Amino acid sequence: MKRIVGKWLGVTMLVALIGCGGQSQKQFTENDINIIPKPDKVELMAGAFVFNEDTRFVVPEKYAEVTDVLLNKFEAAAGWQLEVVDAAPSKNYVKLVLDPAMGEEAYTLKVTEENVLVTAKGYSGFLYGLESVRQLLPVSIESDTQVTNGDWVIPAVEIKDSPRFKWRGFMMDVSRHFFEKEYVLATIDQLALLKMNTLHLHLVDDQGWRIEIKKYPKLTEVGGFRVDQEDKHWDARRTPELGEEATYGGYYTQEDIKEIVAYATSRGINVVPEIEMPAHVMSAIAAYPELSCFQNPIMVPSGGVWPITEIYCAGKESTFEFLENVLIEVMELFPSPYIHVGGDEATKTNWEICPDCKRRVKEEGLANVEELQSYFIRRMEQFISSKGRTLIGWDEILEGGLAPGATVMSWRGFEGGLKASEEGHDVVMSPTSHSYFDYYQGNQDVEPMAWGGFTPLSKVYEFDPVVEGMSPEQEKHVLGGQANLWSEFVPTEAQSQYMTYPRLAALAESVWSKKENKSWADFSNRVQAMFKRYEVMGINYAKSAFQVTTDVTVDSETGTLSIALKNEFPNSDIRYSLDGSDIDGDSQQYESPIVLDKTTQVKAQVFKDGEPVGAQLEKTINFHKAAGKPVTYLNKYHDSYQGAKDVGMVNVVRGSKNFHDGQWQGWLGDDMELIIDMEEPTEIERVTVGALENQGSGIYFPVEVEVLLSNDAKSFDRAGVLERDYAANTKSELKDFIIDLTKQSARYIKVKAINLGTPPTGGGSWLFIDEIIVE
Ligand code: TNX
Repeated sequence: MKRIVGKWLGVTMLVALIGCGGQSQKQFTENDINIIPKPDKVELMAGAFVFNEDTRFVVPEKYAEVTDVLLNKFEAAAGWQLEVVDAAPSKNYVKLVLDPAMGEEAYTLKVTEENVLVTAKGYSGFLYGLESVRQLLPVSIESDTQVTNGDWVIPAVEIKDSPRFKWRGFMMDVSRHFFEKEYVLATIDQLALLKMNTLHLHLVDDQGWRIEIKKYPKLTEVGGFRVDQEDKHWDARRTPELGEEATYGGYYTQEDIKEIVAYATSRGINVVPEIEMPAHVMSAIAAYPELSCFQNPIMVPSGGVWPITEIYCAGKESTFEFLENVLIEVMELFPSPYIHVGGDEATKTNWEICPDCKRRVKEEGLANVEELQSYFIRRMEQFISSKGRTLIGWDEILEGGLAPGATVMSWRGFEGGLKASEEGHDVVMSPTSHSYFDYYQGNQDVEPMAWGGFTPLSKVYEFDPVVEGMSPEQEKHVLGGQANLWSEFVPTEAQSQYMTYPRLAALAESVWSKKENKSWADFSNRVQAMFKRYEVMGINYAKSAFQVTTDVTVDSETGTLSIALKNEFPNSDIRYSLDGSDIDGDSQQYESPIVLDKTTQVKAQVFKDGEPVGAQLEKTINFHKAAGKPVTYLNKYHDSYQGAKDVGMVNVVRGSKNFHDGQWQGWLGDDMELIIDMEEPTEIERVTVGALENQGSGIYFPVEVEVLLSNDAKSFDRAGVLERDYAANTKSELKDFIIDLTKQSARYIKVKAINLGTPPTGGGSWLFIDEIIVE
């Protein structure tokens, strides 16, 4: 029973509730509606619906399973076993109403004090309507133990909702690290909560084959295990000796797979299996060396392999027989309309020299080995489509010509998707720039080890699978978007959760909600409500979005710096100190940019409900003689890495290990050469040049740094030089190149840093420099 006692500003509804078990008062406002992803339309009405032990679920028989999630929640958190019935009582019920005219996954939800009506065309719509009910309930509904005095009330609302895209995906790499079946099932629950509908399982890679194939038992017996070198950095693991004991690994039996697929289906999720080919398959070759060109025995690698040259032989017929047999078993297990065949990152040096591959190239009239890859994928496409399924692969399958019926998953940016959609193919966008969950989401100095990229929460939120410049025709080919969690640096479930949440919530909104309904400020509030839900569920979500970062501007007139403190969420309560003292709730509250004119230690921290959240910022802003002085570039930095632009090199803020932190200036294959104008003759005795190395990302320390001085900006004299030889380095590292000079006076300082040029491991060579410090 409820009684309206007031209306405030037309938004706040004051609702006095006299619940069954006593008196409870609940005041709902729009701030209480925190559903993620944001529904199309939400209208808050007067009143509320109170769940109690007598609440009934009225469900068409065929859809009985769809209520499982919510009924289980009530059983655990409220201790009630709510009944499912055929016919509605007079009031106090949740009813699922069929409406065949509605869109495939759409639903409407109407909550009054009498009942809750979910209307949909079928299973998925009902499921999503009920997931919205779940998100309207207090977060304690997620508790797996009984909550005393639970207040199981939801606001009266009318919701109309439907997805923007039909492919709303998440990829788990279970090869690089293996995850138990139970964790996969738990992830499926999280996907369903966010109305995601596709789980892509990356079941095969060099470092482990994870699905039982009855016809080829060695795939899992041998290919499922590797020599345990988990104590070493992924890229520092040695090649195992033949015959060494392989103890790290695991795989899913066919029974496991059936269970995963059935569970996913009950949560509205299609499981797309990925069986990689022709590369990323050393695990298969370790089991069956005859699948490779030269049939050399190999072990399953324990860590990173680059480039990947041990790949399937494209010349021998037996390779295709093997793959077809594998896919037959896979297709029996997975009802998915899409079968993923990988196709990425094949280095085809063996194909160039293998007699079988050479013969194939000749016989098929192919121009090169790229076309041989295309031939490979085309054959698989024919096979897969002959079974009524659609082949999907990474965007490399475009190279050498795309197979006719193939769908492309665009990962190297949006380009592959643009090109494929232009050619009339369907595409799923999963660009590294927005949807790689193995990349850092916060300050690299305080985050757990990850790949060098940077996809913070707000960047994921910006993700739009439809890119500017697409024609309406191309847009129709965009099935949707997907996040990928590669697991080289994700060894545990806790770490997997950390990388996945809350970024998955941001991604879900990007692929479900209409563009015009998205707002970062609004999402910021709702996702913080989701954090509380995650806490009750025991999920190790990342709090990186709370980390304080600095934006620095230099005033060259006054020689002062202005430091703005912010974190990803707007309007946070940021506290700071400038004297090295520790931060607590009584520390100075940040309001507007802070002006500094001397070396200062800045500490800052976000507070939420009076408690510190996220990592604390600790940064020393070292003033030096060149701070804010004009810089002329004789060789301009690269467009992709402009740092803080022309003044950035002397803005006093140092680049961190995160090379996307907006401080680093980069030169690709090129040297840095610039002149700092001190504006008047200045005593100089030391010049320090900060550099970053991250060889995995192609960034190398300079091999030489040189300082030259002048008073007329024309003739420069060499004042000091430092040389450094290349050395292999698996870590991300910062280094100061310090050049001590004989103290002298000069107005102009020319600084050169020489790029390594050609790294021994191949690829391009980036030079990353930030801050030139003059003392
Ligand atoms: C590239 S994305 C890969 C994966 C790695 C990932 C790391 C793709 C199709 N291939 O094999 O795990 O980068 O971010």
